Amino acid sequence: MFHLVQGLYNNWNRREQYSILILGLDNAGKTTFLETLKRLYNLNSKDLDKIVPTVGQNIATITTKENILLKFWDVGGQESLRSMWSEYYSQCHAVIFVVDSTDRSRIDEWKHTLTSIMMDDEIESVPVLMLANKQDRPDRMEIQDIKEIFNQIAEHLSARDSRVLPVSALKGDGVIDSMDWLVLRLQRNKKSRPPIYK
Ligand SMILES: Nc1nc2c(ncn2[C@@H]2O[C@H](COP(=O)(O)OP(=O)(O)OP(=O)(O)O)[C@@H](O)[C@H]2O)c(=O)[nH]1
Ligand SMILES: [Mg+2]
Repeated sequence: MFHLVQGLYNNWNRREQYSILILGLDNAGKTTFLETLKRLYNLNSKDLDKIVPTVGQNIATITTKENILLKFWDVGGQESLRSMWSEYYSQCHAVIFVVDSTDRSRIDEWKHTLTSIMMDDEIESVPVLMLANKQDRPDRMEIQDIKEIFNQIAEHLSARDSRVLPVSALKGDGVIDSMDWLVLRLQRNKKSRPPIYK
């Protein structure tokens, strides 16, 4: 009887867990975004001014208000490290692609990088959320201009949920809204990428 009750309890208590890959060029603000996310979801987080360029990976799991676990993988964006990104593709349920909205000189580089991610067969159909970061800076590009660039890439690719949202990883603006978008899309895409149950 005890085992039956315990089994039922464990089953009822199981939570969905999704893995989210955070990609983008070096200096885009990926690790800053992850640390701010940790802070906003009441986890211990680093001082933002102590963050250094990522060489390995940073991992954090948050619990959303829907009681879903989101496990984030933040990997280094330097060119020499990008070839390792594809090792994460088969396990991920969504991609967050972070861009520095102030860096006009690297638009072609991120366009090219994002296109090759979205064209990869292993990642086909997973939702892609692009975060136009550093929106707190006065020299940022307008969100509409960034969306136009993103749409040029997205319209040539297979049907999947995608979106561009403005954020400031440094100040935290837009970070929780971005999670709301993500949770809805992850659940909508559950049939092609089922969650893990924890
Ligand atoms: N003003 C402003 N600066 C930001 C923001 N997000 C990140 N930065 C700054 O951008 C720089 C790079 O941030 P990181 O979080 O290390 O960037 P990253 O994408 O993780 O870089 P790699 O690990 O090298 O791939 C740091 O100096 C951050 O303080 C933001 O929203 N606003
Ligand atoms: Mg980093």
